[in-house]
Amino acid sequence: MQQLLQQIDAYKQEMTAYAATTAQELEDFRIKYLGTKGIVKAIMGEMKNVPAEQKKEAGLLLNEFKQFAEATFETLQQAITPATTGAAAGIDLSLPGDPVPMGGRHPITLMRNRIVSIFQRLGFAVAEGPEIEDDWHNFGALNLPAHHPARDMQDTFYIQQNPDWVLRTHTSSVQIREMEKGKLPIRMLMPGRVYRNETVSARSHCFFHQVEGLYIDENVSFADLKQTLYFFVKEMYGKDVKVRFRPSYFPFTEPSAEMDVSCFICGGEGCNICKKTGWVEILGCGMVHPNVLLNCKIDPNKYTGFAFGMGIERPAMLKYGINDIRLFSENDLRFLQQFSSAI
Ligand code: 2NL
Repeated sequence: MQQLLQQIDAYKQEMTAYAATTAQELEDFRIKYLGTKGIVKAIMGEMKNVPAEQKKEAGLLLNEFKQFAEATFETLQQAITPATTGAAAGIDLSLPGDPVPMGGRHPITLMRNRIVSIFQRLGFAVAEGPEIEDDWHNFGALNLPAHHPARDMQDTFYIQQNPDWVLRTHTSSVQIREMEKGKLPIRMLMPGRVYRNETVSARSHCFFHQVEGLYIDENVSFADLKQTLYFFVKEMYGKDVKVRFRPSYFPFTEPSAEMDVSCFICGGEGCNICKKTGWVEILGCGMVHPNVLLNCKIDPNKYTGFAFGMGIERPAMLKYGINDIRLFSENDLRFLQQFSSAI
């Protein structure tokens, strides 16, 4: 027993003096003291030689020795394992984080949201629909007769497998779908992408975006149309812009008009944007043609309505000073990043 005590003390001193600076030296320590053929195991084996009356005392002693060896191993391990987090690893936790690169909205989305939010304040809801349409929803229901030039292959993309299908040429098709549901009154806005078979250039593209609006109820008049669009223009272009309506023609409205605003670039003096006229055309509009209401099973003697449509690209180009419509669809980050903080 006395001998065992001396042995234990000697090993403890040896362990305390042990210096491990590499992983290998640490492993050597583990094998020597804590391994299956190590010293701790060997000393534990001495238990069987201890006289019965001293077994309890020796048991405590040997356990304490084992814990000492394990604790020494852990201390050595911590000393050589490099700290990977926090101040010990040389990281200043008080520094602000790395900036996360933020995406931004596309300029077309920004302009669409501006337009939509003005009409939403007047109670217009937003509806969307398919970009591949059948002939009825894109043309027939809109009072476009069978031989109307707008149906020409030159202007419309037809789907090869089925000539009854087209890429929609306006979002009016969504309005037809809303009217067909038969729930009145309707006060809705239809923003979306539309397609025309046109040569792509800096000024025009074979696809672009528009917002159309539709308001159908009893006793809706042209005065309601004018007041609604006046409100829109003042909110969009400011209180000082002047507005004028010119008679026009669309097959789906009667009467029809185009609306100009006084040029917000030159203030009406005359510039390149307004082609020296002092006016910029921003939308087409009119009272929904009775044939269109009938096509959607709405009684034109009970209900009337107005509709309007405007492009998004041109106002976005004017607002942001963009001189080529193709930039909108090229996904060039040098272009898109310029709008990341715009609203
Ligand atoms: C333009 C002109 C317009 C409409 C769109 C419409 C829709 C239905 C019935 C009647 Cl369902 N009209 N939409 C009416 C007048 C003009 O758009 O220049 N758009 C870019």
